[in-house]
Amino acid sequence: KAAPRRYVITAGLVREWLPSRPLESHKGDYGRVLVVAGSRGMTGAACLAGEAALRAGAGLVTVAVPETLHDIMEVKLTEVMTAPLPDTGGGALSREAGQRILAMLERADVLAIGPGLSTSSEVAAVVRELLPQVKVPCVIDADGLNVLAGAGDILRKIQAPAVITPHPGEMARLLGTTVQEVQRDRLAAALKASAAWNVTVLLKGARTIVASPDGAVYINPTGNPGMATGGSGDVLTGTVAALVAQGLEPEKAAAAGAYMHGLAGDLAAAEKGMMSLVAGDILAALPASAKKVM
Ligand code: NPW
Ligand code: AMP
Ligand code: MG
Repeated sequence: KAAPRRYVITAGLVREWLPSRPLESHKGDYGRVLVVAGSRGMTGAACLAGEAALRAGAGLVTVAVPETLHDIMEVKLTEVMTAPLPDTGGGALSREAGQRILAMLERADVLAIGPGLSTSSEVAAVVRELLPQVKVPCVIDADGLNVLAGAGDILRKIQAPAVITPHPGEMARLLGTTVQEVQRDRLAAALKASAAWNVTVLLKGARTIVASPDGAVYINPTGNPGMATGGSGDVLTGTVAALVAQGLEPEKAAAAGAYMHGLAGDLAAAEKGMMSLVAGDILAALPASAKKVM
């Protein structure tokens, strides 16, 4: 029996995995990310994820939000493109959004779904019906996972590789257990979820763990408690999606994304201090983080 593949993520590994930028390349070569995120009161999550995807190197990024929020997103975002999705009228997705998302995915390489989506029954129906039909790799986070609580089996039906990025609370809901149980043996929880649903699992928190369905495990040494602040995880979602869009295998995209996001948090904390760190500071430090590993 082969020894288990266990790695501590290093700058050297990440450098090996990141794509080079050949002289004769264009934005299409770096992938198109569709981010489905946001609801009334949580447009920030959608912006953070979309902007992080561009800072992490994706060629083109579109953030699709419930229609009543769309014009606000146009003002908030510049380099990131935006698109409206069917809306209940209250700033959340309506049932018809799924078909629209599938049509948009014809022109995307990766779907990132979940940050700030909210957890109404209509959002739940959209996510549950959509995922089994998606043919591009997916990064699923936050409310995209919360609406699968007790229905993690839907993840098995995704036709392309997927990465899920739960924090311990989201992981507990997905597995139908408690946060204490997840935290008691984080490695076991990540491996269990990964094997059960055939997805790469990025379990967040101090010492983020990445577990892939083939049993490989990566431990992330970067990051700090200053990152325990609203929106941190939304930045990570965009980062990982961008790396998938640039052709990294899901487990490497997740591991490299966790490392670069944590390093960005460390660089930002060195400047602002852990107490005052906000998620936008992690986003703003992604370029320095990328330069440092390259
Ligand atoms: P407790 O009770 O606090 O100890 P939720 P959320 C637990 C969006 N956002 N270790 C925690 O435990 C997100 O994208 C939008 C242990 C609690 O039970 C989501 O869509 C923002 N426990 C939505 O808000 C900025 C931990 O999990 C539960 C843990 C809700 O996401 C903010 C909390 O999780 C936010 O990103 C840990 N490390 N981490 C915006 N600007 O638009 C969490 N828990 O209920 O899923 O709430 O993570 O805030
Ligand atoms: P979320 O809860 O979705 O906003 O994600 C929080 C992000 O901040 C994840 O990437 C966590 O790994 C990171 N984070 C939160 N608390 C810590 C901590 N104490 N040490 C290191 N990273 C943390
Ligand atoms: Mg989150």
